[in-house]
Amino acid sequence: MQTVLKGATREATIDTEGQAVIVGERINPTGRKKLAAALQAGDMALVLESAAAQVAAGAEVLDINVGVPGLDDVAVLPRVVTVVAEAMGVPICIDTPNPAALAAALKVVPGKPLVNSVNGEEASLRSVLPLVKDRGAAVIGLTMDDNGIPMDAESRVKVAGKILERAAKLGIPAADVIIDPLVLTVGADSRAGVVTLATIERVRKEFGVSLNLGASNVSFGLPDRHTINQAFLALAVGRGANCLITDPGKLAGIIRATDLLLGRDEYAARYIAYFRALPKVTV
Ligand code: THG
Repeated sequence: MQTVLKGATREATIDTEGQAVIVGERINPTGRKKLAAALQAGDMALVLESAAAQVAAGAEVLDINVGVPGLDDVAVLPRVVTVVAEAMGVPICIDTPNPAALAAALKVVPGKPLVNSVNGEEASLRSVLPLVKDRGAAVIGLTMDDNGIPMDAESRVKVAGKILERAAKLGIPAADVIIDPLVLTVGADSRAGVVTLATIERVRKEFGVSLNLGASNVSFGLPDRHTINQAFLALAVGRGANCLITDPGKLAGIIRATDLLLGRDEYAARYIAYFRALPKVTV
């Protein structure tokens, strides 16, 4: 099953049988004070530097999140989306919990974007899915609902099924719905990783759809987060995660290595090309 995201000049194919697609996570002010200040001031230089560095490091899609408290996201999100989409040409992943900001961004984004995200809550399904349908976008479906993130795989699979059903009712094909099983930190609950891995396996088996993961939560609060993130990404891609919201400057290597080990990289061409093109710095 596959969906082809489109940017101003480039495309990205998210394919359950293909190589994992990296969605660059760094245009996000969480933990980045300078970026938060730049977004507040309307200064796009740092955003554009981050965008270029991530694409150079292997991002095929760029996630854009402008979640700064007090910031007018209905005005700022479409502006950042426009600037990044035009400068980089890659498809955009619009990351916002605010349906008004999402609607504004969908009006200006070129091509076929990825909407991040809908979840199993009634209010989310009702506000987000019609926007996705009208724009012909693809959407990430988070396996959480009005009761929060379920602690077991079976309940998360149920939420995934509900999202897929509601999308289908509106005429959004399953190929355009990418399920995100979510991961909590293994620092608080050592079973958090296996619940997510089991959800990936079961969602893929039951529904055959693509799976997204933002892996860095898994290591929160623990030392040497990078090692845990790398191990988790390899396991998750091995189970069927094929769309990864992550920092390609740090994690593209493990993702390309995993694709190679899974027999999806003939002559190791992509793995080798990744190292040849490696940028020296990450912004
Ligand atoms: N699923 C979906 N969308 C998501 C997530 C997910 N969007 C947001 C998040 N999770 C993924 N994006 C980020 C962005 C930044 C960081 C983690 C996940 C991060 N930032 C560093 C910090 O906070 O310490 C700071 C950045 C730096 O300077 O290095 O970790 O799960 N669908």
